[in-house]
Amino acid sequence: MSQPIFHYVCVKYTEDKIGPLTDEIRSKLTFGQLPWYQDGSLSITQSMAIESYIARKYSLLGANEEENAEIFSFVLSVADMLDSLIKAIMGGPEQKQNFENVIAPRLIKAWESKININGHLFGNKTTWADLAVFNSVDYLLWTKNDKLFTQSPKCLELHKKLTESPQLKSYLESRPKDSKF
Ligand SMILES: N[C@@H](CCC(=O)N[C@@H](CS)C(=O)NCC(=O)O)C(=O)O
Repeated sequence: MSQPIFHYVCVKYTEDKIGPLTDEIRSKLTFGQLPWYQDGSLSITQSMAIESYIARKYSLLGANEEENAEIFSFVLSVADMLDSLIKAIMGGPEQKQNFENVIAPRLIKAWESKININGHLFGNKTTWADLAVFNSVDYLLWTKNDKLFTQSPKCLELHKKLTESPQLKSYLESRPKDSKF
């Protein structure tokens, strides 16, 4: 799910798709889980830590530390969305109902009201928050949850603008259609 942030800042990377996690691989991972990112002497896991490293290194943060804290809160709201969506997919009707009627509308409403006149969540530049929300909208559309956005034109516009951006366009067009991971 973190791939768009790498493409947006034009980081060249190679992606190894690892099959079932063997004990040997697991023992090399700090918390026994993927994704695992290496850049020079850096070797880390945890997707949010990886994205945070890229966001800092490639200036995807805000104008000051207060804004950075707020950007992080929006990034974490995207993690909450994914968590709720996975529970909806894997769980029973109660979790699906909670996702569709409570969690997703609440988070999308917060994103929609934060998107400003420039089409960004913060200021007049693309930040980590924009890319995180983009990712989530993209995944929700791919999982056929379009109806969640009937009253959120700004979220859809942000998604469209980034989809068509020179940084993401060719990557998005060429990625596998059957899986976003
Ligand atoms: N909080 C972690 C969660 C990582 C996670 O759930 N990784 C999955 C793959 S996407 C995994 O390694 N699952 C195998 C396992 O937990 O044994 C992150 O965001 O990186």
